[in-house]
Amino acid sequence: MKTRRNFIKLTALGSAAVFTSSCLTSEKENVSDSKLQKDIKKPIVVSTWNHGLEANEASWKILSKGGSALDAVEAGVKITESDPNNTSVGLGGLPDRDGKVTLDACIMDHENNCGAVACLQDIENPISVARKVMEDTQHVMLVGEGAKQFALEKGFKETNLLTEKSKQAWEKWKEESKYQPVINSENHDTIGLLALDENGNLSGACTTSGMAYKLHGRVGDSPIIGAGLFVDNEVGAACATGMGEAVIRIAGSAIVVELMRNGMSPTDACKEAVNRVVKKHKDLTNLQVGFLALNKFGESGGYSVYAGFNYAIHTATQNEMIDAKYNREW
Ligand code: SD4
Repeated sequence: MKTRRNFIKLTALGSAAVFTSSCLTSEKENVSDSKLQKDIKKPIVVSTWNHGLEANEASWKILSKGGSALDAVEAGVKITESDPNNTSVGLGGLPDRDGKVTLDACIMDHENNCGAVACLQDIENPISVARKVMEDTQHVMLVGEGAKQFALEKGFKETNLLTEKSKQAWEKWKEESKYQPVINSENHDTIGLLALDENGNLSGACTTSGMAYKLHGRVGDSPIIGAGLFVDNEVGAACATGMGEAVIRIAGSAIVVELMRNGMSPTDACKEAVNRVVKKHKDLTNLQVGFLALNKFGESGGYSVYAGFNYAIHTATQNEMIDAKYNREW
Protein backbone atom coordinates (compact mmCIF):
# COMPACT_ATOMS: atom_id res chain seq x y z
CA MET A 1 0.00 0.00 0.00
CA LYS A 2 1.33 3.42 -0.88
CA THR A 3 0.27 5.20 2.26
CA ARG A 4 1.54 8.47 3.62
CA ARG A 5 2.71 6.60 6.69
CA ASN A 6 4.95 4.37 4.62
CA PHE A 7 6.36 7.36 2.84
CA ILE A 8 7.25 9.03 6.12
CA LYS A 9 8.80 5.85 7.41
CA LEU A 10 10.88 5.46 4.28
CA THR A 11 11.90 9.11 4.26
CA ALA A 12 13.05 8.74 7.84
CA LEU A 13 15.02 5.82 6.61
CA GLY A 14 16.59 8.19 4.11
CA SER A 15 19.07 9.59 6.59
CA ALA A 16 20.31 6.12 7.43
CA ALA A 17 19.78 5.02 3.90
CA VAL A 18 21.90 7.43 1.95
CA PHE A 19 24.05 4.40 2.21
CA THR A 20 23.13 2.21 -0.58
CA SER A 21 20.75 2.59 -3.40
CA SER A 22 22.45 4.49 -6.14
CA CYS A 23 19.10 5.36 -7.65
CA LEU A 24 17.78 7.02 -4.52
CA THR A 25 20.80 8.62 -2.97
CA SER A 26 20.84 11.93 -4.76
CA GLU A 27 17.09 12.39 -4.75
CA LYS A 28 16.24 11.44 -1.24
CA GLU A 29 15.34 14.91 0.03
CA ASN A 30 12.87 15.86 -2.69
CA VAL A 31 11.66 12.58 -3.94
CA SER A 32 7.90 12.27 -4.31
CA ASP A 33 5.93 9.49 -2.71
CA SER A 34 5.23 7.79 -6.03
CA LYS A 35 8.81 8.03 -7.26
CA LEU A 36 10.21 6.63 -4.04
CA GLN A 37 7.75 3.78 -4.03
CA LYS A 38 8.37 3.05 -7.70
CA ASP A 39 12.12 2.72 -7.27
CA ILE A 40 11.82 0.10 -4.57
CA LYS A 41 11.60 -3.39 -6.03
CA LYS A 42 8.86 -4.90 -3.93
CA PRO A 43 7.55 -7.29 -3.08
CA ILE A 44 10.51 -9.60 -3.46
CA VAL A 45 11.69 -12.82 -1.83
CA VAL A 46 15.15 -14.40 -1.94
CA SER A 47 16.32 -17.71 -0.52
CA THR A 48 19.30 -20.02 -0.43
CA TRP A 49 20.00 -23.00 -2.71
CA ASN A 50 17.87 -24.73 -5.34
CA HIS A 51 15.07 -25.59 -2.93
CA GLY A 52 14.63 -21.82 -2.65
CA LEU A 53 12.64 -21.84 -5.89
CA GLU A 54 9.83 -23.86 -4.35
CA ALA A 55 10.00 -22.01 -1.05
CA ASN A 56 9.85 -18.68 -2.89
CA GLU A 57 6.65 -19.80 -4.64
CA ALA A 58 4.95 -20.34 -1.31
CA SER A 59 6.16 -16.97 -0.05
CA TRP A 60 5.06 -15.29 -3.25
CA LYS A 61 1.48 -16.51 -2.87
CA ILE A 62 1.34 -14.37 0.26
CA LEU A 63 3.42 -11.41 -0.89
CA SER A 64 1.61 -11.01 -4.20
CA LYS A 65 -1.69 -10.60 -2.38
CA GLY A 66 -0.29 -7.85 -0.16
CA GLY A 67 0.48 -10.23 2.71
CA SER A 68 3.17 -9.62 5.29
CA ALA A 69 6.84 -10.51 4.91
CA LEU A 70 6.59 -12.34 8.22
CA ASP A 71 3.82 -14.66 7.00
CA ALA A 72 5.69 -15.08 3.72
CA VAL A 73 9.00 -16.18 5.24
CA GLU A 74 7.33 -18.70 7.52
CA ALA A 75 5.23 -20.20 4.72
CA GLY A 76 8.23 -20.35 2.40
CA VAL A 77 10.64 -22.28 4.59
CA LYS A 78 7.90 -24.62 5.84
CA ILE A 79 7.83 -26.12 2.35
CA THR A 80 11.49 -27.11 2.66
CA GLU A 81 11.08 -28.30 6.24
CA SER A 82 8.29 -30.66 5.20
CA ASP A 83 10.11 -32.04 2.17
CA PRO A 84 11.41 -35.53 3.09
CA ASN A 85 13.83 -35.48 0.17
CA ASN A 86 15.79 -32.56 1.53
CA THR A 87 18.40 -34.03 3.85
CA SER A 88 19.49 -30.79 5.52
CA VAL A 89 16.23 -29.32 6.78
CA GLY A 90 13.30 -30.60 8.86
CA LEU A 91 11.72 -33.94 7.94
CA GLY A 92 14.35 -36.22 6.38
CA GLY A 93 17.23 -34.13 7.74
CA LEU A 94 20.38 -36.15 8.40
CA PRO A 95 20.75 -36.99 12.10
CA ASP A 96 23.54 -36.32 14.56
CA ARG A 97 26.09 -39.03 15.29
CA ASP A 98 23.66 -40.68 17.72
CA GLY A 99 20.99 -40.96 15.02
CA LYS A 100 18.84 -38.13 16.39
CA VAL A 101 17.45 -35.47 14.07
CA THR A 102 17.86 -32.16 15.89
CA LEU A 103 16.58 -28.98 14.30
CA ASP A 104 17.60 -25.31 14.56
CA ALA A 105 15.48 -22.40 13.31
CA CYS A 106 14.84 -18.71 13.80
CA ILE A 107 12.60 -15.97 12.50
CA MET A 108 12.82 -12.17 12.71
CA ASP A 109 10.41 -9.42 11.72
CA HIS A 110 10.55 -5.73 10.80
CA GLU A 111 10.30 -4.59 14.41
CA ASN A 112 13.29 -6.63 15.60
CA ASN A 113 10.98 -9.18 17.17
CA CYS A 114 12.61 -12.57 16.95
CA GLY A 115 12.16 -16.15 18.03
CA ALA A 116 14.31 -19.26 17.82
CA VAL A 117 14.51 -22.93 18.69
CA ALA A 118 17.63 -25.04 18.84
CA CYS A 119 18.27 -28.76 19.12
CA LEU A 120 14.53 -29.39 18.77
CA GLN A 121 13.49 -32.99 18.12
CA ASP A 122 10.39 -34.64 16.65
CA ILE A 123 8.68 -31.49 15.38
CA GLU A 124 8.37 -31.08 11.62
CA ASN A 125 8.15 -27.30 11.39
CA PRO A 126 10.59 -25.70 13.82
CA ILE A 127 10.12 -22.31 12.13
CA SER A 128 6.52 -22.20 13.33
CA VAL A 129 7.64 -23.07 16.85
CA ALA A 130 10.21 -20.25 16.60
CA ARG A 131 7.41 -17.89 15.60
CA LYS A 132 5.37 -18.98 18.62
CA VAL A 133 8.38 -18.33 20.87
CA MET A 134 8.52 -14.85 19.34
CA GLU A 135 4.82 -14.10 19.62
CA ASP A 136 3.67 -15.97 22.71
CA THR A 137 6.60 -15.70 25.13
CA GLN A 138 8.93 -13.05 26.49
CA HIS A 139 11.91 -15.06 25.34
CA VAL A 140 13.88 -15.27 22.14
CA MET A 141 15.21 -18.84 22.19
CA LEU A 142 14.12 -22.21 23.57
CA VAL A 143 16.31 -25.28 23.27
CA GLY A 144 16.15 -29.07 23.47
CA GLU A 145 13.54 -30.67 25.71
CA GLY A 146 12.14 -27.29 26.76
CA ALA A 147 11.57 -26.32 23.16
CA LYS A 148 9.83 -29.62 22.46
CA GLN A 149 7.65 -29.34 25.54
CA PHE A 150 6.67 -25.81 24.49
CA ALA A 151 5.85 -27.01 20.97
CA LEU A 152 3.66 -29.82 22.27
CA GLU A 153 1.86 -27.41 24.60
CA LYS A 154 1.18 -25.20 21.59
CA GLY A 155 -0.41 -28.11 19.76
CA PHE A 156 2.41 -29.17 17.45
CA LYS A 157 2.31 -32.86 16.69
CA GLU A 158 5.13 -35.28 17.51
CA THR A 159 6.62 -36.72 14.30
CA ASN A 160 9.45 -39.13 13.58
CA LEU A 161 11.76 -37.05 11.39
CA LEU A 162 14.27 -39.80 10.63
CA THR A 163 13.24 -41.15 7.23
CA GLU A 164 14.39 -44.54 5.97
CA LYS A 165 16.75 -42.81 3.52
CA SER A 166 18.40 -40.70 6.26
CA LYS A 167 18.61 -43.69 8.58
CA GLN A 168 20.41 -45.73 5.94
CA ALA A 169 22.83 -42.88 5.23
CA TRP A 170 23.58 -42.61 8.95
CA GLU A 171 24.16 -46.36 9.29
CA LYS A 172 26.56 -46.30 6.37
CA TRP A 173 28.34 -43.28 7.86
CA LYS A 174 28.76 -45.11 11.18
CA GLU A 175 30.46 -48.04 9.48
CA GLU A 176 32.89 -45.82 7.64
CA SER A 177 33.54 -43.13 10.20
CA LYS A 178 33.62 -45.23 13.33
CA TYR A 179 31.36 -42.70 15.04
CA GLN A 180 33.80 -39.79 14.55
CA PRO A 181 31.97 -36.63 13.55
CA VAL A 182 33.35 -35.40 10.26
CA ILE A 183 33.26 -31.89 9.00
CA ASN A 184 32.94 -31.80 5.28
CA SER A 185 31.57 -29.81 2.45
CA GLU A 186 28.47 -31.88 1.85
CA ASN A 187 24.95 -31.25 2.99
CA HIS A 188 25.20 -27.50 3.14
CA ASP A 189 21.61 -26.96 2.25
CA THR A 190 20.09 -24.89 5.00
CA ILE A 191 17.30 -22.62 3.87
CA GLY A 192 17.56 -18.94 4.68
CA LEU A 193 14.78 -16.83 3.20
CA LEU A 194 14.37 -13.05 3.22
CA ALA A 195 11.31 -11.09 2.07
CA LEU A 196 10.33 -7.47 1.48
CA ASP A 197 6.58 -6.97 1.35
CA GLU A 198 4.32 -4.47 -0.40
CA ASN A 199 4.39 -2.23 2.68
CA GLY A 200 8.18 -2.08 2.56
CA ASN A 201 8.68 -4.31 5.59
CA LEU A 202 11.39 -6.94 5.81
CA SER A 203 11.42 -10.30 7.59
CA GLY A 204 13.64 -13.36 7.49
CA ALA A 205 13.66 -17.03 8.43
CA CYS A 206 16.40 -19.64 8.66
CA THR A 207 15.96 -23.37 9.34
CA THR A 208 18.18 -26.45 9.24
CA SER A 209 18.97 -29.87 10.64
CA GLY A 210 22.53 -28.57 10.89
CA MET A 211 25.73 -30.34 10.15
CA ALA A 212 25.19 -34.02 9.44
CA TYR A 213 26.51 -36.42 12.11
CA LYS A 214 27.38 -33.59 14.48
CA LEU A 215 27.88 -34.23 18.19
CA HIS A 216 24.54 -34.52 19.95
CA GLY A 217 23.63 -31.10 21.31
CA ARG A 218 25.66 -29.15 18.77
CA VAL A 219 23.93 -25.94 17.67
CA GLY A 220 25.06 -24.05 14.59
CA ASP A 221 24.55 -20.49 13.42
CA SER A 222 21.10 -20.98 11.91
CA PRO A 223 18.98 -20.34 15.04
CA ILE A 224 21.24 -17.59 16.35
CA ILE A 225 19.99 -14.09 15.68
CA GLY A 226 22.89 -12.08 14.26
CA ALA A 227 24.71 -15.19 13.03
CA GLY A 228 22.41 -17.24 10.76
CA LEU A 229 19.91 -14.41 10.30
CA PHE A 230 19.52 -10.71 10.96
CA VAL A 231 16.93 -8.13 9.94
CA ASP A 232 16.99 -4.39 10.44
CA ASN A 233 14.01 -2.81 8.77
CA GLU A 234 15.86 0.48 8.27
CA VAL A 235 18.59 -1.19 6.26
CA GLY A 236 18.10 -4.76 5.09
CA ALA A 237 18.29 -8.42 5.99
CA ALA A 238 20.88 -11.17 5.69
CA CYS A 239 21.18 -14.90 6.24
CA ALA A 240 23.93 -17.47 6.13
CA THR A 241 24.53 -21.03 5.04
CA GLY A 242 27.48 -23.36 5.40
CA MET A 243 29.80 -24.03 8.32
CA GLY A 244 27.91 -22.53 11.23
CA GLU A 245 30.89 -22.30 13.56
CA ALA A 246 32.66 -19.96 11.12
CA VAL A 247 29.54 -17.81 10.74
CA ILE A 248 29.12 -17.46 14.51
CA ARG A 249 32.76 -16.42 14.91
CA ILE A 250 32.23 -13.29 12.85
CA ALA A 251 28.58 -12.57 13.83
CA GLY A 252 27.98 -13.08 10.11
CA SER A 253 24.47 -11.88 9.28
CA ALA A 254 24.59 -8.92 11.66
CA ILE A 255 27.86 -7.85 10.06
CA VAL A 256 26.38 -8.04 6.57
CA VAL A 257 23.50 -5.77 7.65
CA GLU A 258 25.90 -3.30 9.29
CA LEU A 259 28.04 -3.19 6.18
CA MET A 260 24.93 -2.36 4.13
CA ARG A 261 24.06 0.35 6.65
CA ASN A 262 27.48 1.84 6.02
CA GLY A 263 26.91 2.05 2.30
CA MET A 264 27.74 -1.30 0.77
CA SER A 265 25.57 -3.06 -1.78
CA PRO A 266 24.20 -6.47 -0.70
CA THR A 267 26.80 -8.30 -2.80
CA ASP A 268 29.71 -6.23 -1.50
CA ALA A 269 28.52 -6.62 2.09
CA CYS A 270 28.36 -10.42 1.67
CA LYS A 271 31.78 -10.39 0.03
CA GLU A 272 33.31 -8.44 2.92
CA ALA A 273 31.78 -10.85 5.45
CA VAL A 274 33.22 -13.78 3.46
CA ASN A 275 36.61 -12.03 3.47
CA ARG A 276 36.44 -11.90 7.25
CA VAL A 277 35.69 -15.61 7.43
CA VAL A 278 38.67 -16.25 5.17
CA LYS A 279 40.94 -13.95 7.18
CA LYS A 280 40.00 -15.46 10.54
CA HIS A 281 40.58 -19.12 9.57
CA LYS A 282 44.03 -20.51 8.92
CA ASP A 283 42.60 -23.75 7.61
CA LEU A 284 39.91 -23.27 5.00
CA THR A 285 39.64 -26.94 4.10
CA ASN A 286 35.96 -27.69 3.47
CA LEU A 287 35.03 -24.40 5.05
CA GLN A 288 32.15 -23.32 2.86
CA VAL A 289 30.13 -20.32 3.99
CA GLY A 290 27.66 -18.34 1.92
CA PHE A 291 25.81 -15.14 2.73
CA LEU A 292 22.66 -13.81 1.10
CA ALA A 293 21.37 -10.26 1.61
CA LEU A 294 18.38 -8.15 0.64
CA ASN A 295 18.27 -4.42 1.25
CA LYS A 296 15.39 -2.06 1.91
CA PHE A 297 15.27 -1.12 -1.77
CA GLY A 298 14.70 -4.68 -2.92
CA GLU A 299 18.29 -5.14 -4.11
CA SER A 300 19.87 -8.49 -3.33
CA GLY A 301 23.20 -10.26 -3.57
CA GLY A 302 25.17 -13.22 -2.32
CA TYR A 303 28.76 -14.32 -1.92
CA SER A 304 30.50 -17.47 -0.72
CA VAL A 305 33.92 -18.74 0.27
CA TYR A 306 33.93 -21.49 -2.38
CA ALA A 307 32.21 -21.75 -5.75
CA GLY A 308 28.85 -23.49 -5.80
CA PHE A 309 26.56 -21.39 -3.62
CA ASN A 310 23.39 -20.30 -5.39
CA TYR A 311 20.16 -18.59 -4.43
CA ALA A 312 16.66 -18.05 -5.76
CA ILE A 313 15.03 -14.65 -6.37
CA HIS A 314 11.31 -14.19 -6.92
CA THR A 315 10.12 -10.84 -8.26
CA ALA A 316 6.89 -9.86 -10.01
CA THR A 317 8.34 -11.14 -13.28
CA GLN A 318 10.27 -14.29 -12.45
CA ASN A 319 11.57 -16.88 -10.00
CA GLU A 320 15.16 -17.64 -10.96
CA MET A 321 18.41 -19.12 -9.67
CA ILE A 322 21.52 -16.98 -9.41
CA ASP A 323 25.05 -18.33 -8.96
CA ALA A 324 26.75 -16.36 -6.23
CA LYS A 325 30.22 -14.92 -6.75
CA TYR A 326 32.91 -16.51 -4.61
CA ASN A 327 36.34 -16.12 -3.07
CA ARG A 328 37.94 -19.29 -4.44
CA GLU A 329 37.48 -22.57 -6.33
CA TRP A 330 37.36 -25.81 -4.35
C1 SD4 B 1 24.91 -25.23 10.46
N1 SD4 B 1 24.78 -23.44 8.90
O1 SD4 B 1 24.25 -25.91 11.22
C2 SD4 B 1 24.25 -24.72 9.21
C3 SD4 B 1 24.42 -25.73 8.14
C4 SD4 B 1 24.12 -25.19 6.80
O2 SD4 B 1 23.78 -25.33 4.65
O3 SD4 B 1 23.99 -24.04 6.56
N2 SD4 B 1 24.02 -25.91 5.83
O4 SD4 B 1 26.10 -25.00 10.62
